[in-house]
Amino acid sequence: MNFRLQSTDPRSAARTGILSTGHGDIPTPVFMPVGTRASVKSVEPHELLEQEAHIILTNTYHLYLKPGNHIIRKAGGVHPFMDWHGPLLTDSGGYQVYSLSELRRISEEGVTFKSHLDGSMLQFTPENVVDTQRIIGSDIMMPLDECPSSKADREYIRKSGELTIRWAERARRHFSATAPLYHHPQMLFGITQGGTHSDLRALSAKALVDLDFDGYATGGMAVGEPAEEMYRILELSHTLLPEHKPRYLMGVGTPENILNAIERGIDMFDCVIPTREGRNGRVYTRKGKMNLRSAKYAEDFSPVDEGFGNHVCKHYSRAYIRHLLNVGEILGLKLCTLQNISFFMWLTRTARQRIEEGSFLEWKAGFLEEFNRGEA
Ligand code: PRF
Repeated sequence: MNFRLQSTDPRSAARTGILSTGHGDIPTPVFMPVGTRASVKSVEPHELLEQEAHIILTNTYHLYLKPGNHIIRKAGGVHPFMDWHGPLLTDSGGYQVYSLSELRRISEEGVTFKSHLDGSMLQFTPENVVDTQRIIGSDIMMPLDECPSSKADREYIRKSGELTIRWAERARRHFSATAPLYHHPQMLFGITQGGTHSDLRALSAKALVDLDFDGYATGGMAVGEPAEEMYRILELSHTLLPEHKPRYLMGVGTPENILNAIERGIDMFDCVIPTREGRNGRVYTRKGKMNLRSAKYAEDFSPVDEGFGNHVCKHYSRAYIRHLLNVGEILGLKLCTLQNISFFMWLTRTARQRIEEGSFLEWKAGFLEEFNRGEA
């Protein structure tokens, strides 16, 4: 058993657990900082540990294009290559093909696409995507899927969802027929699709549960649908997915989305928000978001979040970080990124503590009230 449930909230579907990997145990709920190209932009692995990050995510699509499988294999996988020795999850690349490459053609076999880097034509199949993730050596790999746009019609989503199921079967079979290349075990999760259609989601979840994956991701969400639709799908998924397997909501999200999803039984999250917004000078605090580029912080020598206790708040003032951003010093972007990563770590860590203490719903309501009032 890779996943041990620890406590469940009697008043919601929220739960805590421990997900064990060959690179250590992950307490859940957990947020995974995104390090697309084997780098969480501007942050070193030891700094990730200092922000209490437990697991990071990288992308098969980007790493396959550059530096390529040959170099990653020679490095002995991504862990030694980037000197991150904690757990690593890789997204399959399906989603990135749809969002990044210009030309793509989906067939039964897989997806053919034009590299956004050099224009060469490439193909991803359920099998070669598992092979690439064997070379990367991620602790948790994801199968090739198709994430349709929220504007796609029901018929498209139905056909696409069925194709994703057939790809999941092929990925599962290939995963069983191959072995890790390095000295640690690897897991394979399934990804449910089906848009906001309950019957298609149910079909997808049931087919994937039959294939017995190590965990289950909800894909195809946060693609433009109203948040209430996403919550409805999470409530449905909760009733269909096995209780004793981890559940991952891909690409989500804001603090509010994350807490509402935890309430509905989600254990794992990833999102570019903390890193991307940090590079725009937007920082997260318990009292709301703030844009540190604003002139109103020019003479504000208080910490970003008084009493937060992380490195950035202990050492630097709003005025100093604002100055760095204002003159284009790269340290400014880095400090904003570190603040945001430690905030998202605090968010899921506190949710976990509150679930264990039985006060999750009260804490969530109070936190969101203060956070949304904010825009400090
Ligand atoms: N599939 C994959 N990765 C993803 C998604 C998906 O549907 C999403 C959806 N928001 C984010 N990342 N493979």
